[in-house]
Amino acid sequence: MTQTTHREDLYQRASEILRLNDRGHYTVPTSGLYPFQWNWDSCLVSLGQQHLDEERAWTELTTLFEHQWDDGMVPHIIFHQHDDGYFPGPDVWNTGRVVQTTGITQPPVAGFAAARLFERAQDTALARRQAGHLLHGIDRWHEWFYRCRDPHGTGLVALIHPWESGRDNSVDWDTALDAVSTDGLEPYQRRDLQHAHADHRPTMAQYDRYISLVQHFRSLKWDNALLHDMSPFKVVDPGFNAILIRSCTDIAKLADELGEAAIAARNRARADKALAALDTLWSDMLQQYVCFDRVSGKAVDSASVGGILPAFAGVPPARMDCLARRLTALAKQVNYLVPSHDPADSRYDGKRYWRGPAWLIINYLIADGLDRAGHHELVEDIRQASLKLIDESGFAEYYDPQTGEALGGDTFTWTAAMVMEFLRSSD
Ligand code: 9WN
Repeated sequence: MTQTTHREDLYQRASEILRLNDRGHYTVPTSGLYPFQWNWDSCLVSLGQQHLDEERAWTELTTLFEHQWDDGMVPHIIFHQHDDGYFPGPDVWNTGRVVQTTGITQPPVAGFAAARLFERAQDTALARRQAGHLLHGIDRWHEWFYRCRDPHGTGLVALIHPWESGRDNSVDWDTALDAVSTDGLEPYQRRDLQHAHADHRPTMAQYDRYISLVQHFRSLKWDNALLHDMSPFKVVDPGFNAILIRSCTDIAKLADELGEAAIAARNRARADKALAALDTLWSDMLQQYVCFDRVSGKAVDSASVGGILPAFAGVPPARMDCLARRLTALAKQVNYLVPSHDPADSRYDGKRYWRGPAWLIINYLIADGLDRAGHHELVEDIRQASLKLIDESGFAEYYDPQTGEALGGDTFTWTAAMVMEFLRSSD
């Protein structure tokens, strides 16, 4: 097979996965393990869908925002239709919505995705209509973040549940999660282990705390005016904040294009304040950003990929250079970039979910930031590593960064979408 035919074949296989997991107006991450709509999955998947069908790509985002809460939050899962295959389902969350959703959120990539769909749109009339509508929802979500998750005005938002980070069992949360009490935990049965290997998923002790937090928030009736201050888990994640900063910056530009000056100004102000505050998370020792535990008042000693993700936010050039050096050093320790945790740390586990494995969506976000900052060689290294993983192991949820082994779910939608992005961006 020639190089071109091979790439075309990869592209076709990726497109097939998007079609396979398409439920008409939303996409599931993979059938079985994750049978509903997930927030940041959908936003990133829309980028792949745009290569196939622009209208369908906008629909993915629009469906998500149809389930935005009145207070502005956009939930992490929308339970569109009944499915017993996932735990915790709607009864556990009990958020009282007509179409049930969870009561927590996920990384706000929507602003970035909407702006990217807009700038690449062929059908500009459709794009103006759709983006014009979404813009207001995204702005309200950003407003919600700084009001409800930064009630003391620091410029940085906190997560109240590890699931909000999208990096569920990262080493970043270990100490904060250990401090969460499991008193009163109701009996439950995990379903994820029917679909994935227990050694590649979070532990029982972590799940007990995930569910305890859900029970606690449910007892507070999911009132976001209370949740932040009353949560026993409050961690400021540089990666999550970086995504929010980038989305604020991107929708500010989008708002300018659409003649929405007030939205542009608000989001620029949010990004400026947050970018300045982000620097307080810099660790001279680790030469990357680290989390801050708002409950204990301490910085978290953990060299995770969350501290490299600020590359996506457009941090100052000196910081970008350090992050690029970190990535170059990591490349010497693994065969496939980017490990979700530093292999030099004893807590690293190359197969356990977010404690070491490489994820294509993270590769994509980091590569995008590096590209904007001119670190093109590193971008190419990440792109090559990503495509090699697919070639050798298929479209998995995540991969062992040493062996390249496919881990977690298969025929994974956002992995396929990122492959389409990587292939088309080099055309
Ligand atoms: C909980 C769907 C989601 C991703 C997350 C990933 C995983 C869920 C789980 O799957 O989390 O939200 O049950 O493990 O960690 O990033 O959005 O793909």
